[in-house]
Amino acid sequence: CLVMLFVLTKSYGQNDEADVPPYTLPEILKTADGKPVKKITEWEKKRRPELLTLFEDNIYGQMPKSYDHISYKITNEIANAMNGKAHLKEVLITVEKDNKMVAINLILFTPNNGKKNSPVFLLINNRGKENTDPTRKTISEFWPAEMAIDSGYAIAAFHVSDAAPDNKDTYQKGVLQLYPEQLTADNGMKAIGAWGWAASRVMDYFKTDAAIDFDKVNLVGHSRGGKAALWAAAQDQRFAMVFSSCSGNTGAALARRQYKPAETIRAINTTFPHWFNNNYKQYNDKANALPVDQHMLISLIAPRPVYTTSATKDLWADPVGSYQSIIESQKVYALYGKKSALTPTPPPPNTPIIHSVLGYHNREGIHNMTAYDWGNFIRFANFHYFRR
Ligand code: GTR
Repeated sequence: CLVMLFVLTKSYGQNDEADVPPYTLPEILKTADGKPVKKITEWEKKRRPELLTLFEDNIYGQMPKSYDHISYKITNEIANAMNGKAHLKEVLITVEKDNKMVAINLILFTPNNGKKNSPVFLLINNRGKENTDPTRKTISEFWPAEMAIDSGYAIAAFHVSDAAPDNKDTYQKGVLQLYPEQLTADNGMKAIGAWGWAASRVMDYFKTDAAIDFDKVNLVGHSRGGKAALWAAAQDQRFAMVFSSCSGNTGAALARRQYKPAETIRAINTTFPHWFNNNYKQYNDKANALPVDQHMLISLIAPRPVYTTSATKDLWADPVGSYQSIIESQKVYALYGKKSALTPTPPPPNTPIIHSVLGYHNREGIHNMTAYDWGNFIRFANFHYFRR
């Protein structure tokens, strides 16, 4: 009977929390040479660039910014899509450098609601292309375009495979063709960096589209896409807001928290050697040696609003460790005078924290991004943009 009880609690993970060894996070508000960071200028001029470089060198790789030429070609346009509610544009974004090129296909619906321009949700799509079907024959909760349009938002998506195929043997066949030097550098860009880079090229396009309210671009990603979304927004401050769903290890979850059921740095580097730079492999089983932890990645997005999610059955992505990380990042938001409404301990399942610069919910269910999640993303954006 006792054995039974043990097996039961083990399988439900109830003892796993008690098993987490104590850990100490690196300090956000202290420079590498030990000086306290007390003012926004000290953060922006010294500590923030320092952290960005540490993330580039040790985890995500460089983010090359230069290219020779970018062009946009509308490949399909339907002014009265979704029974007239929306305007569809498919845009081929072509970027050239040193006679090499990469092409990103963007799918964009803007609302036909008489407004001059609209805020937009941009999804980094890491799942099947059918999730973002421009014909709307397939309608998926992963990218609920009708819901966004009905709420007055434009909605867009590109697929990760255009930027870097999600495969250890072929990830080079995309953005990295423009930057071959990255392939041999230990701190070189890999797939997650390339997906983030592509999101920034979509930003370049949005700047030219009068139907988009350029100051209100929300970047959305789920899981591996959620890792890329955080990294892209840390790098590119033109993104106004970020939604990172179940991003877990090397996303929102703290690396130092050794929560048994969750993914580790070794596991992620072994299964997905093409996601992060070569240097990151040195931290397999050595999270404590990292000069950063993931709360610092969220902090790099401050003072812009960030919303993260977990799912109750998604222990692989460590819901508690993901919450801890936004709690820790509050220090940097506080520098900007922004106080969040986060509660000290994680809220109960299905209890979203919306009216706050840092938002969060733990959805009941499995690793996924659903209409429930998007409903809260829209509420969070409504609060920040329109105070409604
Ligand atoms: C898992 C991986 C996670 C997460 C997830 C996903 O296999 O271990 O880090 O990225 O895939 O993208 O759904």
